Amino acid sequence: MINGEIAAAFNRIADLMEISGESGFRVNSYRRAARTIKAYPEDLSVVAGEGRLTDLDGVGKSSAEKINEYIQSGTIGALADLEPGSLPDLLRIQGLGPKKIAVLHDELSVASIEDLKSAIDEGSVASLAGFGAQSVKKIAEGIAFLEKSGGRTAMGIAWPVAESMAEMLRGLPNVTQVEIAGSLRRGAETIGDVDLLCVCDESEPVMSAFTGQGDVKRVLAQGSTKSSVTVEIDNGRELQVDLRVVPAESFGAALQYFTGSKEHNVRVRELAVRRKLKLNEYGLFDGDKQVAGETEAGIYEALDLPCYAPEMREDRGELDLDASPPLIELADIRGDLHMHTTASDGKCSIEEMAEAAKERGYNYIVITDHSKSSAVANGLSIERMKRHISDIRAADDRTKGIRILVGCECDILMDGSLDYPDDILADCDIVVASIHSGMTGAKAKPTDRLLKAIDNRYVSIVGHTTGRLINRRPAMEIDMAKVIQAAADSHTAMEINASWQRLDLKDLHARQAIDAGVMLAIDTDAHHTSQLDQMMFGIRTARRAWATKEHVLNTRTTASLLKWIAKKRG
Ligand code: DGT
Ligand code: CA
Ligand code: CA
Ligand code: ZN
Repeated sequence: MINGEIAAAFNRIADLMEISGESGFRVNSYRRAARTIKAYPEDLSVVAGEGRLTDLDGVGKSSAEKINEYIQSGTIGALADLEPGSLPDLLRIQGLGPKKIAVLHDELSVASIEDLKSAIDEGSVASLAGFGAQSVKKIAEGIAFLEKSGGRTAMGIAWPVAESMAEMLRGLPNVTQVEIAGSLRRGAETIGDVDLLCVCDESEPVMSAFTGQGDVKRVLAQGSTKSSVTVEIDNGRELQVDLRVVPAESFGAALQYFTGSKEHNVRVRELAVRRKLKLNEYGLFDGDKQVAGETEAGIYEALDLPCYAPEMREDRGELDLDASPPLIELADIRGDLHMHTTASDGKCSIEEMAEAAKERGYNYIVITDHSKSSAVANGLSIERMKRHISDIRAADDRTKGIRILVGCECDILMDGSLDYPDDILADCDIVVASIHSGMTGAKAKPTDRLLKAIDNRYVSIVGHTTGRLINRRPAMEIDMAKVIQAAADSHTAMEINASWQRLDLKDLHARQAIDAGVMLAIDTDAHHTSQLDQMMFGIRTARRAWATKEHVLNTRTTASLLKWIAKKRG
């Protein structure tokens, strides 16, 4: 239902009016309308279509106009007119409402979070009427949280938090279903908050177990249908986790709704409306009769849509497909083509990596330690690399049940040449070429360097093409279309580096690569056996790019992989 969004917009208008000192009467009329809209059982886009908006309590002609405006354009012009500078930022601070913000602005000329911090430090807030020491402390805590958790959390950090919460809930006696929803279920690279859904006989003990869990830092809200907590992650930052309890007959509808994305849901809801059906988080309804909602598949089926994989639900053209493609799965992966050992900067030996890969059911791995110019990563001189090649071959001879192939991660130098001469590269079964230094500045020229490296017949895979580190380092400025075309033309694969800090190529670039006919390789770049498990993050990114197993090199058998490599070598 669009009602929630419209109610939120009306409340926002009321907040902003209140901040700018508007009279109580007008503010209250917006709040009253917001309450009516939120509680209204029918979708307002239907009500509006039939010209019945003013039938709603507290909705007059001008409110009806604003509702129509929102339905048509997704926004309300009056809202934009009301945003007075950086004052609304203060609303993001927990424990600080519009009335107090207005007072802070009028009495202390506070116009931003920075202003408020100084005012608190000077002690002037505590002396204001209505702001005791207790409330100042709460506001200061709210600011600290906002600063620590304002950014989004990498999928690799959010995933284990969500999994352990979900596991705990699944273990409770009266809980029958638990699912992770939201952006995490869609495999997004970063997560705003974690969304959990559950079905249970009695919500009170479930909510208490959730908010009382050992990892919980703070309880933001505890109710019978929804609770929110935060969990501490890296460097004292906090991640919010929401838990919603839903009825069994609505579980599929809730899962569909809260998986999102919002953009995908808007399109699905439109398709429902076109069939004179109503879709919301409680089910798919024909009038008052629920026609689907117990399962997610049931909802899509009732709308004659394929049950899209969550990773595809981004409104990137999936709704135009007749069928959902058979996306790649972790089980399709037969090997990992990029990993390090103690020979360079890895933590485990060749054989330890091989054993760990064997446990994961792989047929092969490629050992790709760093080349000589990667000094900080203990890159191998030519002499050491020659010995390393014999060591890998010897380890392969000793090891049963998995093939250990020889590779290297060869640096692409400033002029685009490779860090090893061709005869060393030729001794490797597979070469990954990557940029590790000189990523920024006028001399960086990453596109030219990548094109030149791709031109080398021994380069089978381009490693982490853009060099980005999620939340830490931006991608290099690259003409991606050009690099992708060159890879396609030269029979060179491009990596989806599966490390959750990288995910490079990212989903959109991987999709672009697939569309151009480029082969992908999903590799972990593991520096420890445990990191081989990061393959799952690369798989999810590939699924967001609509990759099937045919698009991915390391789903092939060993023989087929080596044949593919041989083609470019000629
Ligand atoms: P995030 O948390 O920023 O990484 O992204 P999401 O997608 O997890 O978003 P979130 O947590 O705000 O909401 C979870 C899902 O609930 C979202 O993907 C779609 C659905 N949803 C939330 N609010 C709305 C809304 O106002 N309208 C619609 N149509 N769907 C919504
Ligand atoms: Ca979320
Ligand atoms: Ca949420
Ligand atoms: Zn590497």
